[in-house]
Amino acid sequence: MSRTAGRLRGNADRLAVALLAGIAGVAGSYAVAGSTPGFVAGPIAGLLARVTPGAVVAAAIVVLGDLGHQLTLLGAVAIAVAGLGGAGSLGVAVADRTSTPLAGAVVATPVGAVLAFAVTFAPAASAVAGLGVGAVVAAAELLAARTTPGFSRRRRRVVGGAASALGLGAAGVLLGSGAGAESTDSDAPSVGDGAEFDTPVSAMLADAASNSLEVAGLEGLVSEEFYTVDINATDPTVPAGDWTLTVTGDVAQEVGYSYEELLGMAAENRFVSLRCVGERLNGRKLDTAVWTGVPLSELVEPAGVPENCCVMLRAADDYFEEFPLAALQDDGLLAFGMNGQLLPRSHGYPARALIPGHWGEINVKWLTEIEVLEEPAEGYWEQRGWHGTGPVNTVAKLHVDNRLEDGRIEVAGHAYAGTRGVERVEVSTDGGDTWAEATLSEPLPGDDVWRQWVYRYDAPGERHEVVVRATDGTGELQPRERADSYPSGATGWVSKTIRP
Ligand SMILES: Nc1nc2c(c(=O)[nH]1)N[C@H]1C(S)=C(S)[C@@H](COP(=O)(O)O)O[C@H]1N2
Ligand SMILES: [Mo]
Repeated sequence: MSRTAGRLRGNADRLAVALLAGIAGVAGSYAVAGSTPGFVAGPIAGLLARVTPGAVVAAAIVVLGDLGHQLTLLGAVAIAVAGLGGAGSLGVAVADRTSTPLAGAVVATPVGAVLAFAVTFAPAASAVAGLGVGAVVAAAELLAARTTPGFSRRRRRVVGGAASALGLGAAGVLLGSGAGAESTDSDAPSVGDGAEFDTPVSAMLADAASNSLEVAGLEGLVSEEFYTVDINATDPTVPAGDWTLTVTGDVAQEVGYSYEELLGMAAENRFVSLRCVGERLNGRKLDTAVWTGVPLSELVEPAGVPENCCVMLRAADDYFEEFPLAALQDDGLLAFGMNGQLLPRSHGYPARALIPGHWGEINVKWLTEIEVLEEPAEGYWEQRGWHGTGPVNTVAKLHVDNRLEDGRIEVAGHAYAGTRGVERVEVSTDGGDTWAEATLSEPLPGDDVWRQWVYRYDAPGERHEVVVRATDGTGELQPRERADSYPSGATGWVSKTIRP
């Protein structure tokens, strides 16, 4: 044991340089790829998420929320650092054996690049990953080879590695956060091109703004920050020029559409809300935007679809979800615009499905294929135990409690019931004994839109519990019984203790 410990200590400087080289390699990859699948940790995180048992994923979603996602990414970064560190370690060994400092970098650079490429198939980002590894090995070994009085060879090695890794790491993070960011791709048409695309949307956004309740801290009727949920740590980059949507499976003839063809079709602008089945009862994964797109039924019809049970939607990130064909034909939209802009990459550029009233998960982003099925099948999340392909549960959220100048208390939030619509929101300030009606925002045009609610009351001067519940457009009261989001979406009335 002491021998192992001794050897470890003897090699601690080499190990440190290898890890530092791994960090610089990962940073190099990030510098070029940013948050795209070209980033070496991206596919690793995706793999981790896919091999994790569904029950563990569900527990992580319910207990940890977004933190689970971040932990996965952190784990993936650690694995990538270790892997590229291997290339660094090889470089250090070569430099030592040959007593040629630069020989280490000459070996470590291509090995690191090849490793990164094997994971990402992204040549440029992998090359820079390799260079990051090589640069740290070179810096460490060059400094180690110098003779500086008072500094051991080992210490010089680590200082050289650390200094270079620090510089490269910082540069990588800086460059990467700009790389591949929001935008679309360079051959995409600019939004200003189509006046028709823009003008009605501006009017709708103005309408939403003027109909939003004036409550401090309450998000408007169109979300400023729209949530995202993804199976992968990095979003796919799909150039519009390469994109096609095909309608396949049990059809008379397969049909396909290019991005140009899609943009050439008569488009609609709609307010649509989305809610994730995995969100907590009073969570924040419920948002609304104005979407621009083409009815999905018009795209599917030319394929000649018999009376059929289901469709499987497939996407560029290998995501897939199945649900009844009728839901798609009913009022589904293939959206390519969001709030008057082309769809951001994070929300599915070039195009995504919007299936009114259904949980977010079947609103497939980066959509590439609609396969018509003869028999039901399981989607990505259903394979992991979720029941998220149906209509949303009714919910009233409580996100704001303000103390007004006149001494009253103001509570407010949003309510959503999919295509059933929200008819009423009631508030109790005594833990559910008595109820009063809240004021609702004017309904926006559209069949699948949330509403805001607000209620103001005299402060009772003591601790009390506010409870809120919605009634949907069919007259059905939101169920009181509490359930976690797994597997069928959170249920229950939101309540909050308010202190004077
Ligand atoms: N291709 C693809 N589509 C997807 C997902 C995904 O991971 N990949 N996530 C789904 C889930 S679970 C939700 S809740 C919504 C969220 O849409 P948003 O990210 O635009 O808010 O997208 C759905 N569509
Ligand atoms: Mo979701």
